[in-house]
Amino acid sequence: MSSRTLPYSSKDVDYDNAKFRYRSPFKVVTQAFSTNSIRHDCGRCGVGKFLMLLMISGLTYLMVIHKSPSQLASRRFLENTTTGDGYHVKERIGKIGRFLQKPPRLPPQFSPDDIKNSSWNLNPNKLYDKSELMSRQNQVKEAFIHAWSGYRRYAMGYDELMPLSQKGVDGLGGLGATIIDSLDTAMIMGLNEIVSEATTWVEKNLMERINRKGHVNLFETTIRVLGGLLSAYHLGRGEHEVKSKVFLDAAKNLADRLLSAFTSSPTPIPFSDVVLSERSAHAAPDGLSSTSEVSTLQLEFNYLSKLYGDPRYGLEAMKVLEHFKTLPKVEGLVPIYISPYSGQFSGENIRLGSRGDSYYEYLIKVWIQQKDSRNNQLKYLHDMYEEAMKGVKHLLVRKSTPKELVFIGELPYGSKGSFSPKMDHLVCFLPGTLALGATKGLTKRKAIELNLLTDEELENLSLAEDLAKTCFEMYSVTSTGLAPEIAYFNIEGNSEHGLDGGNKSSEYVNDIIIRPNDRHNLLRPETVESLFVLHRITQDPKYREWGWKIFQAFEKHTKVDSGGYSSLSDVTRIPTHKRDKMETFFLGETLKYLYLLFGDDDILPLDKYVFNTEAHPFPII
Ligand code: DMJ
Repeated sequence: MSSRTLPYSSKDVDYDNAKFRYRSPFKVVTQAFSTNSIRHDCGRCGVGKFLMLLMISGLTYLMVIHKSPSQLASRRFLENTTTGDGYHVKERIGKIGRFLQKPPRLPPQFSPDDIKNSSWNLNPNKLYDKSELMSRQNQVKEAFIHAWSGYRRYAMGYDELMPLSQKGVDGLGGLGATIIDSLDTAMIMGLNEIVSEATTWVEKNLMERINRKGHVNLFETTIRVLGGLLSAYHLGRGEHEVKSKVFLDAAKNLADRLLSAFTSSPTPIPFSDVVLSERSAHAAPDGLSSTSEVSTLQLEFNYLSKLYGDPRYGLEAMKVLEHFKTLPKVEGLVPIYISPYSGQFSGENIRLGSRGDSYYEYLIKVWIQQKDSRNNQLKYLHDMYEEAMKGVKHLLVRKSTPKELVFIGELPYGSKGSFSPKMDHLVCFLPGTLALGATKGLTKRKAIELNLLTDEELENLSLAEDLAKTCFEMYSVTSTGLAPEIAYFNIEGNSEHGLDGGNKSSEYVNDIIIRPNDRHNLLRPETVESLFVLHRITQDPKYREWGWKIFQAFEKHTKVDSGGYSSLSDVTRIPTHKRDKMETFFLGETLKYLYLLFGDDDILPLDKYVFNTEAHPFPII
């Protein structure tokens, strides 16, 4: 089955981006005057009406001599991109002030030549042979088949495959997590046999597992299993209506049990651990929940509420974000632990890596998910996201030496403590999120043509591109071409020598430091996720090239002949030592994003779908 025939292309979701469209005051008034009713009435105007008309004309003139900030920003952005300027738009504010006093320039803001000549106007299809793209997509599909066949042969029904030991392991509570995390990827790739194997397993086993199994982590189970079931239900609908009902039923049963994490907590912050069979929940041994975990449940619970017409799931999950709104923050940034007993943050450690990451991702994605509430009930999420991104730019963004890679560091002791130039690979979700937050899934070209981008969004988009480069260089600086779990960056007054990634020909060999304990690679998706989103939004073919290099490195160094792929112990050494684990997200996320990167833009378009943090797409409501 070709993926184009699946029922999840743009046509089955009605989306109207008129909300973002800027109409100049001039246009508003001229359009108002061109309506039939006014023309008709004016035929019979008296003196009063004539005076009224004069007044409106005067007002119109006053309005058109002002320009919207987004129009100004768009014009300036075009200049920035063509001159290769950075994202520090604010430095040019003096110029803007002068520009504002100049006579008005009426739409269109960009001449066709402007648009044609600007550096972002690259048509990837002109640069690529279609057959080359299809061949790349097929190779990613083959990789997925190889991963699945290892899992199926040695670990079917277990959470994860140990490809070297050729057995399965239940590291996620025993719900067959690889099967469910993989389902929608197999659907997107049009792999019918795998879809049917996985569906049969779900039909026969999942309900019983959910009813009987013990401990699961609320977050992991929500993003991988609940999320996987919901998107499989959505994508499987239409052609397989009856069969896909099994996904929705299982999702509901699971969510009913997961709800105990919310309802048994004394505050809106849920407990992190759930005992499915007992429908009970409790805190982690240290009594704390991770900030990212409790704030990365809402897309899934909201979508289930929508599908079932039962608001309970969404309401419970949204209480968490409403509670976060009331908590004190550091320029929008939050510590990585929170207590479900007090509802307050614990400690001061601020980072966008582990335990912090997807808090920022869901602020904007939950806002994007519910189109009708963006300007009212959910506006606070956009405000929190904007404030947080300003905080990131002010407190966490730095440049390395000597080659000036832009990276995101950490504040382990809060804003008054010292800055740490440490960046987890997990932070590489941020370029994609920043780009999505800026254009709301439209292409950069379209967003600029429609004058939709504010100064802040232009800065964020530019930062996204800089960070994506850094994430890619974290791969290319190592001997294997694969990124370590954690990198440090050389900065003025804080350099470490002799800890490079092993690729001496990399331009950035002195900028990126890889400490011995951080050299493993878990087949993580964040960089290819951002490359996919940035490619969709900027249409710049370099993101496909980078993604292809990363894919080839996975193929070369992590593939296990007998089936499956394995995480690595040290990305700086060849031959590699394999760790004997294939994470579910390699099939659920990494290979899915790579496949989509080489595919057509109208498959799961970003202005109609929002991907949960585990790459499961849900339609924008
Ligand atoms: C995934 O489970 C999700 O992407 C999560 O948000 C972060 N960690 C892994 C992948 O690295």
